[in-house]
Amino acid sequence: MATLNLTEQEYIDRYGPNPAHTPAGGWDNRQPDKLVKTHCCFCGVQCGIQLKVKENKVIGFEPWEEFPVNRGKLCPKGVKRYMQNEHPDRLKAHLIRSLDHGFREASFDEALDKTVAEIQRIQGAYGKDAFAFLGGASMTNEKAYLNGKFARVALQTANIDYNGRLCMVSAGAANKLAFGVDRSANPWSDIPQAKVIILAGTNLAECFPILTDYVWRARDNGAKIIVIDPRITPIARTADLFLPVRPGRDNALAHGILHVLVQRSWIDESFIANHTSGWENLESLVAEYTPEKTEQITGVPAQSIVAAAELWGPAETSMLLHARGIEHHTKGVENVLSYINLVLASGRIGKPGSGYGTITGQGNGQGGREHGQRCNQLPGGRDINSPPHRQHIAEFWGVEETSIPQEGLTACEIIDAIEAGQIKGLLSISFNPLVSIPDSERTRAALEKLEFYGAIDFFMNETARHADVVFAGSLQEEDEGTVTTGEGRCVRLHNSVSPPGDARRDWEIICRLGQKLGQEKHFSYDKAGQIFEELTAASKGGPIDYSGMTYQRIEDEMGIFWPCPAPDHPGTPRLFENGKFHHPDGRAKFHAYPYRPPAEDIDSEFPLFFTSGRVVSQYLSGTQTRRIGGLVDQYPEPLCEMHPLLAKKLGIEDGDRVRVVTRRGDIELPAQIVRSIRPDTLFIPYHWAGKKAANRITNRALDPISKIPEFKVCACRVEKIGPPENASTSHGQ
Ligand SMILES: Nc1nc2c(c(=O)[nH]1)N[C@H]1C(S)=C(S)[C@@H](COP(=O)(O)OP(=O)(O)OC[C@H]3O[C@@H](n4cnc5c(=O)[nH]c(N)nc54)[C@H](O)[C@@H]3O)O[C@H]1N2
Ligand SMILES: Nc1nc2c(c(=O)[nH]1)N[C@H]1C(S)=C(S)[C@@H](COP(=O)(O)OP(=O)(O)OC[C@H]3O[C@@H](n4cnc5c(=O)[nH]c(N)nc54)[C@H](O)[C@@H]3O)O[C@H]1N2
Ligand code: SF4
Ligand SMILES: [Mo]
Repeated sequence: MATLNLTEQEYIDRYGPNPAHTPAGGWDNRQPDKLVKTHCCFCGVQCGIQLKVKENKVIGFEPWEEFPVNRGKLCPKGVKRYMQNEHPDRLKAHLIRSLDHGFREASFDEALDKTVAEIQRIQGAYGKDAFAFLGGASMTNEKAYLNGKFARVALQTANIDYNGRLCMVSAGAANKLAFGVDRSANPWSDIPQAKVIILAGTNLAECFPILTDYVWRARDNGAKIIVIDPRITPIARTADLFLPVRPGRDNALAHGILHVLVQRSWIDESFIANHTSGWENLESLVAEYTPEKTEQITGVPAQSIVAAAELWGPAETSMLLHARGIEHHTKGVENVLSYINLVLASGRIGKPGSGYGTITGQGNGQGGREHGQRCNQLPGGRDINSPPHRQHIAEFWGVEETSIPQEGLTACEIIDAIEAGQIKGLLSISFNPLVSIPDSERTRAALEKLEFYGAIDFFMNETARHADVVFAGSLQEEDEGTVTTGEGRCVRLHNSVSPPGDARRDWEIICRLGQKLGQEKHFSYDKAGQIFEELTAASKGGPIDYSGMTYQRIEDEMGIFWPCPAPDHPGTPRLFENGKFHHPDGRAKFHAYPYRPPAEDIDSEFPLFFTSGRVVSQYLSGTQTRRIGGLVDQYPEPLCEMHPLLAKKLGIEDGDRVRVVTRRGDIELPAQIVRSIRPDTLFIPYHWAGKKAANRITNRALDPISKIPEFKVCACRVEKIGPPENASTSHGQ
């Protein structure tokens, strides 16, 4: 097996001759015209990679060993990413759909004109807010900024939001509530220096394989690793302590651990007195969460709760990291705040090897939530509800403050409002809501009610099939720009190739729409770099300040961490080093939320927990990775993980077809019997569409603060349908 796309000679030079390593498809002996240093298009680690380019095609890659975050290493998705460039499904022309004839190719101008005419018709008939915009966090900072400006200045709709609403918003809201700023507190380089690491609700080894290496380096340095998950994921198998939490119980578990820390005096009283507020309320709340009571709520044995406190309490340095397992809940914000309480109570933050991070999911999950494509946000992380923030951005854009819409609906609420007939038109970019939003049959019904839907993508995703106009947009390697990684480091993407056929760079599509909507002066850019200059200037003085950054600096310094408020400012890898938090009083805030159950808990009719998430070889709604053969081979179709004890009770054997039923619907798929999951819980990865979509059965109940849906827990039952359909294709494992 060869993992790199090297010529045979390059391979031999590097590793020596080895006939066993001849790749199945033969050696790629094409010599590239150039190597382009850029970043992976997938997760928020944003590993450095060099793309091999020949005749305007990406033909392979080389490691980029100098980039400090991954030092040349890549995960299974990173090494295959280049294969989407020449994929036969790549959209090369814009499409218009008619009811009689389906999709036909259209010129760029015709697609633009049709879209603009529909925007004007719908807004004329039903008001500005009847046309909504959905953006995404796989796109660059430049595009995130442009999307926000387009919605506020050209569409003048309140209803713009983005797919990070399904991803990062619980962490973002909690970070702001606790610290006054929405960013992971530490650079990843602090992880190997930590002596204890809590990983809560993250399948780190499958979802952020390159960060796993940081945790292993910590372990090599003597660190103890605690993993909290209903499943013994690959990283949990190597942990020192595993807490098998029942889905939807994390804030109780955090309270239980804090209870023991208080009892054993493992809290930093002077840090609490000098740098925090709200301790008294929390202290009296956690007094109730004895290990025994916490065991009853969470299913985690009392002695494991005590053991977690015994590791965390006296540690010299520590990091707490979490991802969607604790955030995808109707109390996602409360869960995050409750784990942050542990960090603050120990006073271990803002120091080398000590701190906190939420592991950002999408490629630009961090930057995508900073520059104004959220319903409640203006550039620079400003608040659309704050009169001085609105005034500042209105002046910067040269528009009337009153013309900037107020806060609009969030992503799932936009789909609800379409279903309710309040929103009649939609433009989406880099978002596949039919696959990724819970209760997909309702999403499908909503899409059918739209009077106009325009989608911008490089593949025909499942949602775009319902569109009236599909614009052929750009792949990450077909444009330049910046993304901000999960540690807050803004890095530079280089343009490798130009879009094929009539496909256009995403920002050009948005700008042309803006121009045709009569806003030429606001949407006339020649290149992405001009948008970057505007966004950094717009951010100046705001909570998220990029104003000291330039493309050149970012490149020279291998990324810059914000805040970076001046050209001579070095950037800020580690926040809160001076013990000052970003609230007006300079203090971090404890939050005391008692445990409350999930929106839908188990009962006699639906006696099992259902939870969903990811596998290593597939990515998000699968539009990209389901098209890459080598990744599909690794995990070709969704499987339902269940414990052997449960399977035995129900007479289910490995590979049998089962039906999982919830109050929303059902899904039929093969069972995968694994000892690594709680016996009361089922898990299905969500990367497939249609009848294989996990979101057919998930619950669209939202967190009241972050409006994230409860992907990670609802109630279900499972029944056997029959033996494997076809023994040879039953599994693929
Ligand atoms: N291979 C791969 N990597 C990815 C992605 C991908 O699609 N594929 N997507 C990227 C993106 S956008 C994201 S957001 C991240 C997601 O990264 P992660 O959040 O790490 O991944 P998930 O699989 O969504 O969920 C993590 C874990 O939460 C657990 N869990 C479920 N319910 C609970 C609960 O109530 N409490 C706790 N403590 N844990 C629970 C699940 O068992 C699962 O192991 O991954 C990024 N990286
Ligand atoms: N059941 C369940 N559902 C979930 C989750 C879960 O754990 N369980 N996780 C949720 C999470 S964390 C996330 S982040 C969402 C993700 O959900 P989505 O954002 O809907 O998923 P993507 O696959 O990123 O879909 C984005 C589309 O954008 C396109 N795209 C990617 N990059 C670009 C670009 O640069 N330009 C353009 N024009 N298009 C681009 C892709 O081809 C794809 O069609 O799913 C959520 N849904
Ligand atoms: S860890 Fe993330 S950024 Fe790195 S190669 Fe894998 S998917 Fe790409
Ligand atoms: Mo995500």
